[in-house]
Amino acid sequence: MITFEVKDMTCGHCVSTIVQAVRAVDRGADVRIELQSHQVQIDPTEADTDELRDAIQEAGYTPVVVTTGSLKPDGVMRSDGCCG
Ligand SMILES: [Cu+2]
Repeated sequence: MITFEVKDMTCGHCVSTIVQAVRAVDRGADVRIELQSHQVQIDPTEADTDELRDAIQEAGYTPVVVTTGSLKPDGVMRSDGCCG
């Protein structure tokens, strides 16, 4: 799971543009968007973080990598706390 923060993603149109951009580099990717917190969460199947970031950038947005965490069976899974 890779999480980007995309501050300039502001409406449903942005969401669909970004989803399409991600799918263009990774057709099987699972993309989840939280518009209110400007988060794009991607479960990639083939693209890496750089490719995904580039794809979103080329679509005209400004992604910032928040987490590139991979799940470890014995690890503690971190989740972003809410920060108002
Ligand atoms: Cu928009």
